Amino acid sequence: MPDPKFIPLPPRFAPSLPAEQAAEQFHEVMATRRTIRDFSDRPVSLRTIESLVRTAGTAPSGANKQPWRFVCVADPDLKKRIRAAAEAEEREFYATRATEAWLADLEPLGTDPTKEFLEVAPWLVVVFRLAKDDDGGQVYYPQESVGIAVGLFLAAAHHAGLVTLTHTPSPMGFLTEVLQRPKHEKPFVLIPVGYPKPEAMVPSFAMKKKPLDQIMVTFP
Ligand code: IYR
Repeated sequence: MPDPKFIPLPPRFAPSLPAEQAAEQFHEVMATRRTIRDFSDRPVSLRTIESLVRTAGTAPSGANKQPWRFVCVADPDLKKRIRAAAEAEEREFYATRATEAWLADLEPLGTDPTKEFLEVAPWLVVVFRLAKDDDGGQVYYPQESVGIAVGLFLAAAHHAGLVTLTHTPSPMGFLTEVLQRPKHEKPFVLIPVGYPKPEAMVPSFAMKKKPLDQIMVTFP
């Protein structure tokens, strides 16, 4: 018999609470997520990182092509090389590439070209977008698909009690070289993963999220 194209919906996760309460609870969990730059060197197991990547890999994607690769780096030597290359790009960014408006927007974050977290965080998860499938076939909406997968990754890390930073040194071409990735893989974002230093600080302005009436329009 040929494989059926459709199967009945398999059993899926059902919250023990009604949807309204479950949704509120999850919002409370996610609202405590903070982007962190002060990482501790406390280790995180490979198994943990594998689970986070598995969760990211559950993301929907154009025609289910799953156009992503998660390159997970704990090797100190590689981290050192990534840091050196990223800091070289960031020095250029802050000195010449960034517009005045961009620098003004970054001012309350207090960022600068020094990226110590690239060596301190136990894992650097470098996400690549596949411009073609590994077999050379087409992929669809790769940008959107990888964005969704990264969102799930960040939520999974937070759920595991870990912290993350979505770091986008620009341009990111050096990651292709340092990590020896093939040409059809395009660097998308670099995510240090770990625990915060006990004395970690976060910028106060980033705590402020837009209220619902600024991000939502309803036609009830
Ligand atoms: N990539 C630089 C600059 C930077 C840009 C944005 I947009 C940020 O939200 C934060 C930083 C850096 O990492 O310093």
